[in-house]
Amino acid sequence: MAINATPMYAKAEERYRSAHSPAEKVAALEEMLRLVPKHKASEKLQAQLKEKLKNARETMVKSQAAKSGGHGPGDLFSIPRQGAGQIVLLGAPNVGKSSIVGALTAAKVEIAEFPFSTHAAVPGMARHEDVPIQLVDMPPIMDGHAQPGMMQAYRAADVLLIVVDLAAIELIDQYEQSLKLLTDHQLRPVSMPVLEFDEDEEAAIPKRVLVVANKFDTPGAQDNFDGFKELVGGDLRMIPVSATTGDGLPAMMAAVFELLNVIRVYAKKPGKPADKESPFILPTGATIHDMAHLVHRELAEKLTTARIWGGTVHDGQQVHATHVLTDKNVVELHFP
Ligand SMILES: Nc1nc2c(ncn2[C@@H]2O[C@H](COP(=O)(O)OP(=O)(O)O)[C@@H](O)[C@H]2O)c(=O)[nH]1
Ligand SMILES: [Mg+2]
Repeated sequence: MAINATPMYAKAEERYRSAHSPAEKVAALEEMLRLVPKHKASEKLQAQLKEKLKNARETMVKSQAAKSGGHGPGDLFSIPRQGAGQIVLLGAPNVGKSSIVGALTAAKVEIAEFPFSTHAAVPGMARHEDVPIQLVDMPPIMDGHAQPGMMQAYRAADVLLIVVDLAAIELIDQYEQSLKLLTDHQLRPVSMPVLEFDEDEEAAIPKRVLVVANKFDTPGAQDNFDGFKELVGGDLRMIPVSATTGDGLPAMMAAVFELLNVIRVYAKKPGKPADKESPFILPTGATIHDMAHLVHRELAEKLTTARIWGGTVHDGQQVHATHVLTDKNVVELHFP
C-alpha cells in the first residue's frame, strides 16, 4: 500500500479489524478517516472508507432498533479498555488465570482449587514499570469451547495470554484447545508487535498472543516446560511464570509491553518538571503532532513548537511536529 499510513492509522485499522459490534466499527472507521493521509494516492482508500462508514452507520442504527435496549451475552464479558492496552487471559480451568491477575493487580479475583470459580470478566490494573496495563480475568474455556460472549472479549483484546499449567498432565491439550478456539474463530495467533493484515477482509485476523506457562514453582516444572516447548514448537513466545512465587511475572509484563508496540512519553509544562505520574501512551512511531492531539485535541493543529528531552536528541532540543517520538521522551508542547 503506497499511502504511507501512520502508526496512529494502523492502530485504528487494527481496532476496525477486530471490532465486533457495529458501534465499534463506526468508531474505528471514523478514526481511520480522520487519520488517513490526505493525498492523491489515498483518494481511492478515502472513498472506500467513506462507503464502509456509511454502511456501518446504517447497520448500527438497524441493530440498535432491533435490540431496543436488550442486553446480549457479550455484556458480561465486555470491559471498557483502560491503560496502555487490554490484556485478556485465556485458558482451561485451574491453570491459574485468576491467580495471575490477583498477583499483579488489586482486582478481587476468585481463586479456588475447584474449576469454574470465575464467572464473569474481572478487570484489574497491572504495571510494567510506570505503564498501566489492564489485565482481564475470564472464566475458563471447556474442551476448546467458550461461553457465548467470551469470544468477543478475546477479539477486542490487544494481547491474549494463553495460560497453561506446567503441573497438569493435560498441558499439551490445554494449549492446543486454546489455539483451536482462536483458529476456529478466524483469529491467527502471532507473537509479533507489528501486525500484518490480509487485504482480504474475510481472512483470519492476526491476534497478538503470549503463551504463559504457569506453576513454574511445582516439582519438575523446568523439564515440563522444556518438553512442552520442544513438542509444540512454533513461533509463539512462551514464558514460564509462577503466580504463587511471582517468578517470571515481571518478564511476562515486559513481553506484554513489547507486544503492545506502544511508547510512553511525559508531558512537561514550560518551567516545570515533567509529569512523571501519568505518561501518555502512543503507538510506536507516533509523532509530536500525534501527542498534541492526545494532550489537547482542540489546540493540536495550532501547535507552534515543541522541545524534547531524552532519547537520541540533545536535551531541550526544539523539534518539528513531524518528529518521531521514542519511549520515555519528555515533551514540552507550545500552544499559542
Ligand atoms: N503451585 C502453584 N499453584 C498455583 C499457581 N497459580 C495458581 N495455583 C493454584 O491453582 C488453582 C487454580 O487457580 P486459579 O487461579 O483459580 O485458576 P483459574 O481457574 O485458571 O482461574 C488454585 O488452587 C491456585 O492456588 C502457581 O503458580 N503455583
Ligand atoms: Mg479463575
